[in-house]
Amino acid sequence: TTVRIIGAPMDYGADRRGVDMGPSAIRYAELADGLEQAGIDVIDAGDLSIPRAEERDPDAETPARGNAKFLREVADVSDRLSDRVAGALADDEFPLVLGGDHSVAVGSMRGAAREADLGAVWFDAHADLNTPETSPSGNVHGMPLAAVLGRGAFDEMAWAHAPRVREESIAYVGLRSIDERERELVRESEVTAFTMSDIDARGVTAVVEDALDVATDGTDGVHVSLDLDWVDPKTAPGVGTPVRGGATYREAHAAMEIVSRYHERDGVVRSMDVVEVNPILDEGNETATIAAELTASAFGKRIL
Ligand code: DIR
Ligand code: MN
Ligand code: MN
Ligand code: MN
Repeated sequence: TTVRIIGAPMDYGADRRGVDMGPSAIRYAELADGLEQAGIDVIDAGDLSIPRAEERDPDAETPARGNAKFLREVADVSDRLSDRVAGALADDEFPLVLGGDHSVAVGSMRGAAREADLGAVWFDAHADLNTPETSPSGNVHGMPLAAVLGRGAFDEMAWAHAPRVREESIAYVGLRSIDERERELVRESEVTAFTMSDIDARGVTAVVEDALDVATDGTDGVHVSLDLDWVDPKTAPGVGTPVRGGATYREAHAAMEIVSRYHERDGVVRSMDVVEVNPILDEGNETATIAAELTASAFGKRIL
C-alpha cells in the first residue's frame, strides 16, 4: 500500500482556533516514520491552502445557511479536498487526510464515495449529525455526517451530499456527548450507534468488529474517521471539545489494530481522516503523538 497524506488545515468548523495546526503537529510526531515501520510507502502531498478564518466572514450569506458558520469556506475546502481524495484513489493510493476540524470529513467522504458505495466507522465522542437547523453551536464540525447524508439544509448543497453513502452503512464507536435534538436524529436514523457503554459491556475489539461489519456490508469500501476526542482527554488533551470517559490508550490501539486487520484481510478500508488535534490546547505534543501512533496501528504497525 502507498498512503498519500493530504493535510487539510481547516478550522472554520470549530469555535476554538488552533486545530488548523493539526497537520503540522501530526507530521512532527513522525507519522510518516510510523507508517513506514508498518511497511507502508508514504507520499506526502502537503497541505491544501486555506485562508485564515480572520480574513473571512463567518456569517456570509449562502442559500439555506441556517445556523452554520463559514459555510461558504467549508464548501470550498470540501470541493477541493474531495478532488484530492478521489485523485489519490484513482492513482491506487490510500488517501489519509489530516485535519483540521471534523468538517474535513465531508470532503474526504465525498471524494472516497465518488466511485464507490462507501460505509464509514466514526470514532468520536460526538455524533456529528446536527444540521444547520438543529445545531446549537453553528459549528460545522458537529455536522459532517448530516452533510454527507444530505440531511436538512444540506440536501440542497451539492458540495455536501454524497449520494453513495447510505446511513445503514455508518457505525459510530464511542459516543458519549449528543445534543438534545441530535439525539432524536440518531435514534430515528438507520445509523448503528455503539456508545462508550457498549465498549464497557462488550470490550472495544468486539464493538469495533461489529462496526466494521456494518460499514463493509453491501459497500465497496469503508472510510475510517478518527476524531481524537474519541480518546479520553486525560490521554489526548489537545482537542477543542473534550468529554471525559473516553477510550483509554490501550483501547484506542486495540481498536486501530482491528481496523488494520480489515485493511489487510479484505483491502476494504478505502480512506481515513484523523481530525481535531489542536496543538494550542495540547500538553507537549501528546495528542498529535497519539494520533500518529494510532494511525500507524491502523495500518498494521505491531509491537512484535
Ligand atoms: C456539538 C459538538 N455536538 C456541536 N460537536 C463536536 O457543536 O454540534 N463534534 N465537537 O466533534
Ligand atoms: Mn467529530
Ligand atoms: Mn468529537
Ligand atoms: Mn443520501
